[in-house]
Amino acid sequence: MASAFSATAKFAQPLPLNTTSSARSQDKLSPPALFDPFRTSSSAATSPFLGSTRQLLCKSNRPLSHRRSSSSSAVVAVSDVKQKKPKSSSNLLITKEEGLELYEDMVLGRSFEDMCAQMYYRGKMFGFVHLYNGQEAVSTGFIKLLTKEDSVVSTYRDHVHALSKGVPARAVMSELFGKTTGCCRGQGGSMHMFSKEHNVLGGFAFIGEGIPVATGAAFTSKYKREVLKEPNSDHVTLAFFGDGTCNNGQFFECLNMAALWKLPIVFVVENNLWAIGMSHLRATSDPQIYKKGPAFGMPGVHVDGMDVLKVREVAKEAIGRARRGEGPTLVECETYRFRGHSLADPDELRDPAEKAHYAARDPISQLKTYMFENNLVNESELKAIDKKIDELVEEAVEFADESPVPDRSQLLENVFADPKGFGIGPDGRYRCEDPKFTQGTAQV
Ligand SMILES: Cc1ncc(C[n+]2csc(CCOP(=O)(O)OP(=O)(O)O)c2C)c(N)n1
Ligand SMILES: [Mg+2]
Repeated sequence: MASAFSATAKFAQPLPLNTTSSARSQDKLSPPALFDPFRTSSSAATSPFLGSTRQLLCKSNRPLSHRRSSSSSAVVAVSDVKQKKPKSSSNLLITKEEGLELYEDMVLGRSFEDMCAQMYYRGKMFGFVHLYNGQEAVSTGFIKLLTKEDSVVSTYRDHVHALSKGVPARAVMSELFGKTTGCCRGQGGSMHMFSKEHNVLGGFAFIGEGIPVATGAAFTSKYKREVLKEPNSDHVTLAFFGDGTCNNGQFFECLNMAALWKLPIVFVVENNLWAIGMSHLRATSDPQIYKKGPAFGMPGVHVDGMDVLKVREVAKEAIGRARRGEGPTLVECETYRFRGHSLADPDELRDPAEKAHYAARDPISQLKTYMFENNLVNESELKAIDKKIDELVEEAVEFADESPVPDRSQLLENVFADPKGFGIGPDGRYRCEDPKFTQGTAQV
């Protein structure tokens, strides 16, 4: 599989992290990798990038050609992985079992979230709920390559990452319903999925907040291996975040630290072209986020995030690099959300033509086509998976619905180290229950 991929993508030698001759000679010993930041890639200029770029740049009078010529890309783009048809079954990008696993995981993400929309509009969930429809290839393409000990850090669009990492659907649904059987015992809700058991280190409502947490987790892994001499500590952390988040300081600070300390982390940008109603192209000085990797001394790769097989090939390389101790990678996945920013967003800002362009590239349909064309599966095998997932999601809803709400005593848990004097007044009652609480005159 690796050879089929590298043959089509014409990858160069690995990234020399500094320019000393010893570092370069060490690099020669390393296996071929995807990235060469000192090589200008012709495929980078011709591969599909940012589906709406031309149109939007025309509107803002900044021609695409101007953007491209202003920087000679030093990073290989890997969007052409499937251009050559495999000649024999041994050249396929996946085995049948792998294909079924990827399909099942994406269908789980999609069906689970379609159900979330229904439950939200029926008043079963509280607060904001941000869905991942359309972006499944990113979560599946990366997370299905991880071990249980590897860590994932997400954003407020976090349900699908938790599912891909193995958190049971019923625990995620229950969390969304605010029930005690949820993965955070109903205290986190939609934007704060967490599971110690599965090393899901959180969804984060504040954009960019998860990136330092992920960097810390990667540091832990390296510290355990190199300082505490735990040889099995080769765990990798994936940090998922959006295009809008890449304009925040934590992104740059963490790229710097991760490269400086060669941390086992992959920064996975889910570039869905929008940050709520702000077009990525209007909000950032250079929309090609992957180019920011080499500025910090790490490879940067752009990949078609609507194609799980392409994502998976890039993910293999980046996760492998991290696990081998070769340091971080920045991967920009060009993707698209099929729904509004959250379920409260009427989604009226985005151009219908742009939506149609990406809808036609639905990652689940693309994987199906690949598997049918290569005779990996038949229709009935996929239908059986669809049915299994439908039942699983139904069961998750029933479970969540029937589960109890948290007890009163849980209200201030994990809020104050000692709630007396803060959340609890001198009479032992919750201060928030004092009718004068919101007037600022409650007893303290
Ligand atoms: C620190 C911070 N500032 C502002 C916000 C408000 N906010 C919520 S979502 C969002 C856009 C994020 O866009 P992007 O990173 O592209 O993620 P996407 O929603 O597209 O997945 C913003 C600015 C926030 N949550 N946190
Ligand atoms: Mg975005």
